[in-house]
Amino acid sequence: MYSIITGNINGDFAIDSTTGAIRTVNTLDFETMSGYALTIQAEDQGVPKKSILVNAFINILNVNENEPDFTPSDIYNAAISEGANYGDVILTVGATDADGDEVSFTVIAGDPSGMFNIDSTSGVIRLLGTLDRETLPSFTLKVEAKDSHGLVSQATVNISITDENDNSPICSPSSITKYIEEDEAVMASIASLTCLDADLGVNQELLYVIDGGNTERKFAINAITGVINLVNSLDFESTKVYSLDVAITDTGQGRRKV
Ligand SMILES: [Ca+2]
Ligand SMILES: [Ca+2]
Ligand SMILES: [Ca+2]
Ligand SMILES: [Ca+2]
Repeated sequence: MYSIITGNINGDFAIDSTTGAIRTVNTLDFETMSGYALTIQAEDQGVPKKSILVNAFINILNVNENEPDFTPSDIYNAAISEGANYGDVILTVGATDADGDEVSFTVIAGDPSGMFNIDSTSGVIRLLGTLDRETLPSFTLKVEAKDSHGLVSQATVNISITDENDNSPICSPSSITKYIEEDEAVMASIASLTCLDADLGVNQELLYVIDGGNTERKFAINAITGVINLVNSLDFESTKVYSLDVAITDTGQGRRKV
């Protein structure tokens, strides 16, 4: 009669009491239990019974080797202001490894100018350079997770750069000279300013205001389009030249003006 006396953790094994054959009764998992030390008793049926104890060592082979698995998914999205500072944290990637292996992270593509640093252990991605949304509005990094057996997996990290109001409007040309007849019709369009702002949204939208030289209120400017109209009739004999100053401001924070 054979029986397992000790070491049968979780009851993972059974022994045939007649033949002594040991078989598994549960699914084994290297990650949970990498080996067993069983003590087997063999007992005869004589009177009195005599028995002997035998040790059986069972090593479990790790056949279920897993690559790291990014959590919660292998696509990460983050946004950071173009005004962010050196060393600012952008996001943290993470990975689990079913084998319990240590995982290390590296950026393998998408960062040719070395703008980002990833901490190989923690997965924290930091800014290492100066961003400019007007030059490069987004980055797509490929991050690799590697376990201690060399198995790898990859994640995509999309970083979009959000706008700061760091550009002033630019007008080209910056001054316009117009010759108009003194009998020009009131409400006629006289001149149009063409100004642009490299930022986005309210940081880009412009407001035009005449802030000098508009004596006798002869002219008006459309605040949105920058078109200047004559609004009162002219008289060559009284005034020959008007020199209008136009202020152009964007509507973003800290309004930038020319
Ligand atoms: Ca692994
Ligand atoms: Ca910029
Ligand atoms: Ca900007
Ligand atoms: Ca602007």
